Amino acid sequence: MPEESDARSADASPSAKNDASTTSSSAPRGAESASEGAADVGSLLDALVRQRLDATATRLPTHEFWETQPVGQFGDDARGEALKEGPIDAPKTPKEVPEEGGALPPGYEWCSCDLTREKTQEEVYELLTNNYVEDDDAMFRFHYSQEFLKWALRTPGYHEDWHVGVRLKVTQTLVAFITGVPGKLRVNGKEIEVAEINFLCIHKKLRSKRIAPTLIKEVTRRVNLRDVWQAVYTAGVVLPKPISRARYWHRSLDIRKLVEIGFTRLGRDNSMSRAVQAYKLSPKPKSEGLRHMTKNDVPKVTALLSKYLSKFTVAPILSEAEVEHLLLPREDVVYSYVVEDEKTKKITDLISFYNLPSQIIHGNTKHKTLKAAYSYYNVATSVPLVQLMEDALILAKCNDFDVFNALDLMENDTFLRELKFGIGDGNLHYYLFNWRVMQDIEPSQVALVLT
Ligand code: MYA
Repeated sequence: MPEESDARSADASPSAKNDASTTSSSAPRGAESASEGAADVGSLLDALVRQRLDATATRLPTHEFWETQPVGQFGDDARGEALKEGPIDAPKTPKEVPEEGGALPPGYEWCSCDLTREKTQEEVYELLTNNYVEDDDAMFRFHYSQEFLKWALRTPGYHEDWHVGVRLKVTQTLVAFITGVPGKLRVNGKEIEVAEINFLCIHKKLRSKRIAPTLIKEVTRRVNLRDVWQAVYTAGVVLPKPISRARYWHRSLDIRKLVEIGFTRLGRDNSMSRAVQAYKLSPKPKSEGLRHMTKNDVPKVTALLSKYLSKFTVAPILSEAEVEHLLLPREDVVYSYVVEDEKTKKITDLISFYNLPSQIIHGNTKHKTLKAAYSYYNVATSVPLVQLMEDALILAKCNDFDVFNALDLMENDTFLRELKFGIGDGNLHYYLFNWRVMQDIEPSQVALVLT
């Protein structure tokens, strides 16, 4: 854990989607940089973590399952084969895909989770609330709300059969889960239909029994049956083989609470009153014409965002229906604001963030929840990005968030230090399934945020 600056911020968030049970990389615990030269510390830490991960990669850990899958492998470069960017497997058709799911341990069966049913929503919510991503010290666990899950999983054109569950036959208890939703990605100039895979979760009592590979093969089968052959996913763990590696940064909004719950620690030379002062924000946003996004804005926001996303090596291609679904404000789920030019009525800027709290599962504190806002898609054209993001912090604070998290994706690196974000110490790795890229992609060239 980094000791240098005036605090640490335990990235409770299991924010780096750290797989607590499997591997090395820590959940984002990071230096709270605030006022004390976080930038230098940040780059130093980055270099150290990268070095450590590179060392791990060269040791070529064995991955019994992942080595059999159509994904980039560590050591691909060294083999000197003539590898090409694009699909890894030879083309197939849905007719070649097995009609039945693979074998589960006796007593368990496959299901599709119908997330229009309240009972199923509750079952998924319960499974994730008690078993999903935690930080390495098991202090915090992601706490997705039911409204959030409906938002993230019932996207335009979603398929119920891509919401895969495993149930205990006798009681019908849901014990494992993995999801895909359809999407379109542009990678190095090529457009690919993908499944965005998320929410892989196995009940704590069923861990380390090789059920995860079975779940992954089952979601692959169901995705392939619909003639989709590529997928994108993120994870805290290092698997064969990331296309990019991003870091979480954290901006304290309620430093007092963050210290009380052990998310952040004040440095030896800092006092609470100084820290409170350092993180103070204006009570109101500065950008003129800033207001909530409405349904009427959808076409203009789609155009603004699509133009912005076209600059990056990896980015989603979003239809108006998707922008409406993903960005139109939803209470306690997603917050979106636009700047409208009063004269031209053009939408010039976009701010968005989503609400993903973590449960405080350990620690002596009266608090039960860490309320975290996660930066989503932001576009600045009429004001500098740093000003727009300062407004994002102010809006998050007004909405009672304790911390604002952002990955170093897109142009985020240009405002993180100036706005007093502290670096987390976990990585979020980006992966493509059945699609090879020839070179690692810098996080600043990645414009995809998976919730
Ligand atoms: S990331 C969030 C992952 N979830 C959590 O961290 C929640 C808490 N943890 C758990 O529920 C379990 O520990 C999980 C593993 C389920 C993670 N991604 O069954 P096992 C490999 C991929 O004995 P368990 C998210 O949701 C591991 O390296 N693989 O392990 C994105 C080993 O393989 P290998 C993972 O601990 C998910 C094998 O599983 C992950 O009981 C993207 C061990 O299996 C991980 N996060 O369960 C999924 N963690 O021996 C891939 C461990 O080879 C999608 N493993 O190293 C691929 C695309 C599919 C669609 C394709 C369509 C074309």
